[in-house]
Amino acid sequence: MENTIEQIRENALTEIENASSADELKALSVKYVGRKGHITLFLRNISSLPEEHRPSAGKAANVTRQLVEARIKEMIQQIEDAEAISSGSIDVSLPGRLAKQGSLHPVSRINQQISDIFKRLGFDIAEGPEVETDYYNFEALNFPKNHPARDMQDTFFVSDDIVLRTHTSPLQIRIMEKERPPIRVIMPGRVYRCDSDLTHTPMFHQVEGLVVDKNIGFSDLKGVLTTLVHQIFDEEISLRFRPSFFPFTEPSAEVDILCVICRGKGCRVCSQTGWLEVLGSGMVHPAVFENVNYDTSQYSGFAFGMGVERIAMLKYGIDDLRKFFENDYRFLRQF
Ligand code: 2NL
Repeated sequence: MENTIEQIRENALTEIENASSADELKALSVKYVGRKGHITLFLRNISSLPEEHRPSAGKAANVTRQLVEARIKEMIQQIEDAEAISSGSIDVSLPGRLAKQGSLHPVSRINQQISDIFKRLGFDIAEGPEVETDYYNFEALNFPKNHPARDMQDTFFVSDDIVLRTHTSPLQIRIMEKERPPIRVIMPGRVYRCDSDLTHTPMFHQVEGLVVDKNIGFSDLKGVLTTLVHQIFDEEISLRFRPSFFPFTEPSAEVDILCVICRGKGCRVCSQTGWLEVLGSGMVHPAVFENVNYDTSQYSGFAFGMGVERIAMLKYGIDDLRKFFENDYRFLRQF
């Protein structure tokens, strides 16, 4: 072999440093690392070296090839950049691109807002498991064995006895099992229902709340929920309590606000009723208290629940539930 790899490297690097155009550098690339280039030929001839020298020579040649290739690439880039700047096709005086600032998802915003409102009212905030037993999700909440919500069509079953929670109420049972009144707590979290169409997604967010103490009455429920609705929407908004039914509350009431679109005249959004449902609520059913060994002659309480996506749609005028799950930056940046 005529040249050692060290000599080849020295020559290559010197020639590269002295090159003054991209074309010259491309020619050097052919000369050294091309198919018949010096380094390539050196590598091909390694088999003619004494056996004990082959590994170290191969290694040195590979390192040299990488070094020469990288240096040529770097120099070509430098020359092209300099040409672009002097020809004016790169304007180095332009301001840099700003990094895009993130923003909170509307569901997170509403969740935070609701949490802030309840913190000011003296509530705790609790989170718990999304995979629950049938007992906590249904049985303890007074759902009869044949209740339609227990059906495969509404509930995701993990096994016969294990479900994805369909509401955050199971956590309220766990809290009542562990703690004695007074209880003031809200539970934000993901819930799951086997339902998927334009207005339902298999996962959505819920906030439920629970108050238990001596002398808690329906007027307390009305006071807390009126404050909540006024703080979320608008201090002036009209609301009404409409009788309803839930297995775990008695009596039960749904809370409606005057339609934010038509102001009560009747439109497509409120199905011509003039009202929009925003909350479900009621006085905790005695059967639920019995399941957690609370003395119903001493204690009473109220509970409520709301869908966070639904609140966000009404508050921000979002007309399509799917927007919450697409994560399109143009939608999200508005919040
Ligand atoms: C709705 C209605 C509601 C509750 C949730 C509850 C929990 C316990 C006891 C009694 Cl442990 N009640 N939660 C009560 C009434 C309504 O949610 O429309 N949610 C989206």
